[in-house]
Amino acid sequence: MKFFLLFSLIGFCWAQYDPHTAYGRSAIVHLFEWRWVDIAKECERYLAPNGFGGVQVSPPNENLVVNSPSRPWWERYQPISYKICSRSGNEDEFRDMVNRCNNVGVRIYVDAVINHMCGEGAQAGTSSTCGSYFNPHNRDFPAVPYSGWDFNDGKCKSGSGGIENYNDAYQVRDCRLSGLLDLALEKDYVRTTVANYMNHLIDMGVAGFRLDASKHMWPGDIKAVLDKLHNLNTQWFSQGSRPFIYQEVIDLGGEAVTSSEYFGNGRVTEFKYGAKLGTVIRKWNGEKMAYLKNWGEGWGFMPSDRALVFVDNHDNQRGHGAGGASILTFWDARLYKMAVGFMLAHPYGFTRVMSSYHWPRYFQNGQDINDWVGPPNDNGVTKEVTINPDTTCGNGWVCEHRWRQIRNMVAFRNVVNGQPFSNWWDNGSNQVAFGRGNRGFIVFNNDDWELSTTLQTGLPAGTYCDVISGDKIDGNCTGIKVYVGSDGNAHFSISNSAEDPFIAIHAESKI
Ligand code: QV4
Ligand code: CA
Repeated sequence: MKFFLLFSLIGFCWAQYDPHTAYGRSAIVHLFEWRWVDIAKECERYLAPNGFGGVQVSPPNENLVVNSPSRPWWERYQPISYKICSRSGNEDEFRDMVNRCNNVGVRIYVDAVINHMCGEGAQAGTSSTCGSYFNPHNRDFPAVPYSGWDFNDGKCKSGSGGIENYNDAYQVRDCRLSGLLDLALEKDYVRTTVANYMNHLIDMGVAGFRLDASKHMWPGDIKAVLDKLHNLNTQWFSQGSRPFIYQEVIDLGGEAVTSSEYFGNGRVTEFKYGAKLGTVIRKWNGEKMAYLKNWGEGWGFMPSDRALVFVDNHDNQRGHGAGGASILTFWDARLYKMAVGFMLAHPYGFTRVMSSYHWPRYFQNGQDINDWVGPPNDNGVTKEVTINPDTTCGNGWVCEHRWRQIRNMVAFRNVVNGQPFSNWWDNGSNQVAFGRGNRGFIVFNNDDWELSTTLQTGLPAGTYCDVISGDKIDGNCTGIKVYVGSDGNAHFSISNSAEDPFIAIHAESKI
């Protein structure tokens, strides 16, 4: 029995649900559109020292160069070949990044675009990031190679060849998403070609994949690809480790395709999470934070051990994808920090932090007409992520992951890892608090009046440093101090006009 238990534990650790983060690290960050040279430096100078577990990187393979509009971010979701060659850098730079990040215990997860190639309407030629020739009209991608046989043109049964009806699972899987040429993943040749690309990355040392547009691939086809994948590189991972898989399926309910169909392959993005949390923190539709008491499965979300969660992603922070207006982003910084703080304190799901760049957001008739704008660049060449003396980023990079409140909550999550959700308190409105066993405690005031109350923290007696208003530095606290008595109680007061109306303390912020 003991042996069996041990065995199944190990089995879990090796499986596709496990992110293979270094011991004690529990969150990853999406460094959207960053160059590989900058990510390598960020792993060494910031992510490793601050306990980040890994990085989701933008698609590394060769893609269409779109000049009208000028170099939009979304061109990277239109593959031309599987050469490692993009605006983020070349294969040598990618390999160097994977080495250096792994060497400091920070994992790399690749955004794999394997459902399709470029749009049907793209011009034939060599307007691609590595200069490879392609002809979408003949379905010719010689740099892979793919040809007409490798696409779903014959299989799709919609009138236009595009997805017209999301209530028809066949259309969703076999027809073109936004005109993107749909790969025939039922063919062994296509499965093998895609698996070769992914294996190339695995052999370099990546720890797993975000599977883009998974809703548009049959779960069985995905499984057939995954079954061809190598184990992770034993230079950094234990023998027999399987790549971490999280599938992008937007399931807000009411469609033919559901998240649960994909659980057998790996984790799945839980898009209800950010949409609901945004609604609650904005206090829309009569929602209040008190209702978060049973956050997680209690809200109709997928099982925690299948969920990849986030407050916003690269799509819905700019009105693409799903979630709608309730999604909180860096543009609403005060509420956003509370949402990310809540996510990182709460045990549900495996968490991903977003890290963005600025763009000239401009609404016309409720639509951001600049939702296409690509990363900070000089004539199309992505700019370096520079670091200011105050540790924030320059050159137009937002770097939410470097905001003190967010960085310190990543550390909080690591400190409370494995501890139960405990000592919930609420005022029936938008003042709430909860702990994580005897390791951490967090209090929010999202009401329009002051919070002033004594709460059971579950923590050992002592003086703790609030890691939201400050930092524990050399045994001193630059922020608010919280005094926990021998009975575990502490008094909290949080003004509703505080810069950040929440307080978080944990075992390692004790002074
Ligand atoms: C246009 C027309 C189409 C027409 C086509 C003809 O709109 O009606 O059929 O031309 O060629 C871009 C343009 C889009 C254009 C298309 C093809 O925006 O207007 O079609 O290219 O040229 C990103 C962007 C898309 C972008 C795409 C490819 O969001 O706007 O399309 O990249 O460049 C659903 C899916 C979900 C998806 C989400 C956005 O279920 O899987 O929509 N999310 C992922 C990624 C996302 C990416 C894709 C999938 C596609 O997170 O970033 O789309 O890889 O919910
Ligand atoms: Ca498809």
